[in-house]
Amino acid sequence: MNKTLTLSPITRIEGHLAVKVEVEDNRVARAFVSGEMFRGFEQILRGRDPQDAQHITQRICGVCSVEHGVASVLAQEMAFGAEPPANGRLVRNLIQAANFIMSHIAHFYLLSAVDFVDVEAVSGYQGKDQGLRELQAWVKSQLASKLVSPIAPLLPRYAAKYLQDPDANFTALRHYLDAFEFRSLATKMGAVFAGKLPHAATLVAGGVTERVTALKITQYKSFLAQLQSFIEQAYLPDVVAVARSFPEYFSVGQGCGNFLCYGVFPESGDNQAKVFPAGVLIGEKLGQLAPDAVTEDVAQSWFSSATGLRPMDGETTPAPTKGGAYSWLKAPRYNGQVMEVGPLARMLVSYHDGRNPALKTAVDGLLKALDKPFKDLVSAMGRHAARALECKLIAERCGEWLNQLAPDSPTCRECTVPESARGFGLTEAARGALGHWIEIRGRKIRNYQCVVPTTWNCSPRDDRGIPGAVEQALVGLPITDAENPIEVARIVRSFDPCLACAVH
Ligand code: NFE
Ligand code: MG
Repeated sequence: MNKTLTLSPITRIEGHLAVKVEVEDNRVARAFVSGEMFRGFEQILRGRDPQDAQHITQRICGVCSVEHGVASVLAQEMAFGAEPPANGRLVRNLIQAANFIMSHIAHFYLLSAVDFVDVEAVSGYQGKDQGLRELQAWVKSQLASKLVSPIAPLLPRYAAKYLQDPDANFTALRHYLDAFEFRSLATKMGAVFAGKLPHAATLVAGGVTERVTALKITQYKSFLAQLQSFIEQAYLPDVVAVARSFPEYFSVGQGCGNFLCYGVFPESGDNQAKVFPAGVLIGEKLGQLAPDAVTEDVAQSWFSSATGLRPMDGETTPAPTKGGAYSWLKAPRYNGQVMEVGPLARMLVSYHDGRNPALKTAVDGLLKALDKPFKDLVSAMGRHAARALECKLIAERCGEWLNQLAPDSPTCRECTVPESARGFGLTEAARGALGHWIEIRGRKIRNYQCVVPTTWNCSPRDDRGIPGAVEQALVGLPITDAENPIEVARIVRSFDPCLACAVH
């Protein structure tokens, strides 16, 4: 088969993503990943009060809102010369962790699992579970209807091989229904300290405005216990069941092989020790993160501003009619190299870093359960496994942070906006490395630039014509049926793209 396939929009992701693959001899020869809209947050921020930036940037997304807030207050703190008290740092970790847990559960069950779990098989369900019975009635009505909406949930779907084991399948479908509740529970957990979510009200430069009380600690703990049992008894086992049934997905979708992590969940005031440390992994070689090595190319993006700029001096001038361009994403590069970011990048960087022995033990244990060698983690299925394991490890860490909180002690230090200053905030969102850069003049924002996880992963070709991480992950992928290119969707969704973020 030689054919060009266009999947647009790719469903069950966040935002508007188009993927074009050129198939030659039944394999993807070239891939083009495009962000199809422009949003303009970097323009909106100019001239505003720097202390509003965390509220404005959280509106970039309804999923990783909190992380944009955290990146923004970190950038402000660098510019203001401020630092939160221990309580403030811990509360931020707890809000951000709740958001990671929410996002990972939603990604696996609501966005990705349907690529593997057989929804139609619920037609043959004989058991008494009320939720599955209702799902069965819905699926049967969809299958019987001649007027199936192309945008209805679950069906229609690509014809493909789905999970064969009926018990594992019904269990995963039951957990799919439960995931709605648990996702919501994780949001409630974060809101204990965020005031409200998805857009946290309490994040400020200098700490958080929420007080720490014994009652809030107890509330968070009770949500956490429920989430931990779902992660350990449903999420991780379901990922293992899917992984064991689709071993071929451990040998596709490898991507660029370079991994970047900015580090997240500080364990000390100096922002150095982090649960997931910062690092750059190129091949087997782990290097220290050098923030100055980040640049953004725009040769093939719809921007007329200069290319190859560091974000601190970044420019964003939209040019919708620019020739030769095919995406609203810039092309971020690290020392000119393409980088993958996300849970797999965090896991690999942490594993090679070696300072977290519990993580190493957990990764080795998971690989044993999957009966896979370490190198197979770099794959489409490895990304799902890394995400699920990370979810468990983060939830465990939350228990420690709750114990470290000091009720009724300060959560925030006052800070003042300087006349002029620069700063940047590097953190991790569920989908990977997230950075905000701020320049202040006359106490107002002069320039504000965001370089976002999905901008890294779904980047278009750069100035040298080198494809982005997802584009590279698609090359070589076998396509069985041009009418049902589920392989493409499975690879793309393993990255958990958020185009709303990516084009900000
Ligand atoms: Ni809109 Fe976001 C991305 C994440 S950036 S979901 O990409 O995770 O904070
Ligand atoms: Mg940007």
